[in-house]
Amino acid sequence: MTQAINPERLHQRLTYFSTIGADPAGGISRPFGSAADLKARQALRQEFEAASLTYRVDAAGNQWGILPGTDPQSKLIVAGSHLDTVPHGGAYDGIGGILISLEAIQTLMQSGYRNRHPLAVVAFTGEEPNPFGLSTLGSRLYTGRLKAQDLLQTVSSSGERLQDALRRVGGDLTHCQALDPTEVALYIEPHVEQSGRLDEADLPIGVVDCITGIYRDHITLIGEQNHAGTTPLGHRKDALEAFAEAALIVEELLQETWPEWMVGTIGQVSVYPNAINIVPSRVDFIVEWRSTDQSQLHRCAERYRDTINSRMHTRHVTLSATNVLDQAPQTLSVPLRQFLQQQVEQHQHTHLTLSSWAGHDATHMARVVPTGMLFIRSIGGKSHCPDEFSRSDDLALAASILCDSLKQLDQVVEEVISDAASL
Ligand code: HGY
Ligand code: MN
Ligand code: MN
Repeated sequence: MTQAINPERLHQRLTYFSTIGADPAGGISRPFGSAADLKARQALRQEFEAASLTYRVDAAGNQWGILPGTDPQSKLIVAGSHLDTVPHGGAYDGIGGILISLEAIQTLMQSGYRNRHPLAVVAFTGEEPNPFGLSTLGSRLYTGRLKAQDLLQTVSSSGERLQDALRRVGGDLTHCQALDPTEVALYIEPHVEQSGRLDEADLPIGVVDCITGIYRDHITLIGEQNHAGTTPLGHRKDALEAFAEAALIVEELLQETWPEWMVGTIGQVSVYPNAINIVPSRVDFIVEWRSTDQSQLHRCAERYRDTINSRMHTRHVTLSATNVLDQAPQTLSVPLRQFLQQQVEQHQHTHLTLSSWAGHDATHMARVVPTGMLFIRSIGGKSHCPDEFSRSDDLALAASILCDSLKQLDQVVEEVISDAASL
């Protein structure tokens, strides 16, 4: 029988969290380690404790709300997401998945059901890009993709030590341990879809089969600083003009060569010395490529570096490129996907199976435990912007599907997931 979740409680929690980090300039700004992040973490801890979940924070600063199971030998069943946001972001990305997971587990507990496996909600630390240059920080530390000892000297762009930022949120790099896969049965991440495919298909829920790969290069263009009024055209080595050309090459490349779905973005740029009357001497930017085909990702990034190299040469501007992220596309667990598809159908809904064009903590969890994702329709496909919106009914439906899924998995997880074979 379908468990009746409490849509009003879910809605109220989402509304409350949307006030934490609400930015007067628009949207929500709740980056990792900020005052807003700390406030949201405190609020989440209170929600976990008020729901009678056991609260834990691990060495990566990941927060856990755990409902113990009746069998102390059985593995954790985990659901969750992240609570940090991009600058001027929306009210659903990340936090929606945490609150859906909390609603699902709380409903199950209040129904009087006695779970055999411990059930946990996790809020992973710093999923979005941050000044430390380490997106999906908490899940990468947790799964051993990042080694804590390699990060002891890491500092942010403003000079803060990562260790200090992590200590502020209750973590500690000197005590980070990678996940022991034998302790976790599986991970499910509910998340808003962030593109318009479910909305266009008029469907509330999707099941994810694969998560995009992400490749980021930090590129520096070096020209020559000079007087803006007295340097004639033929004598300029203007790094910003050179950047303008490099930026347009992203579009040029994508339009001409790549048959499969692939995108490229330059979303972060710094110009030096950034003064009205000085020919810019230097531009730093990050170019990011995404595709579910890794070889295509690598070929495109290489082609871009080669193309801008030759074009910068003709401008007498030098270039250096450093790869800062090379994250492979990730296929999610096939048996867990099939299980989630059945669950959606049991709720009288057609599902859409789709790949994720956004990155998620699920990418890293999937490398060590069977992992699945439920997508919730995003209206108009808007995300990473203040207009991000998902309907309360759709979020409540996801919580209801997750609740029933967790109950079923508690009984049959060993049949659904035959350990390593289903990764
Ligand atoms: O960048 C991303 O895809 C995600 O929102 N972290
Ligand atoms: Mn995001
Ligand atoms: Mn997210």
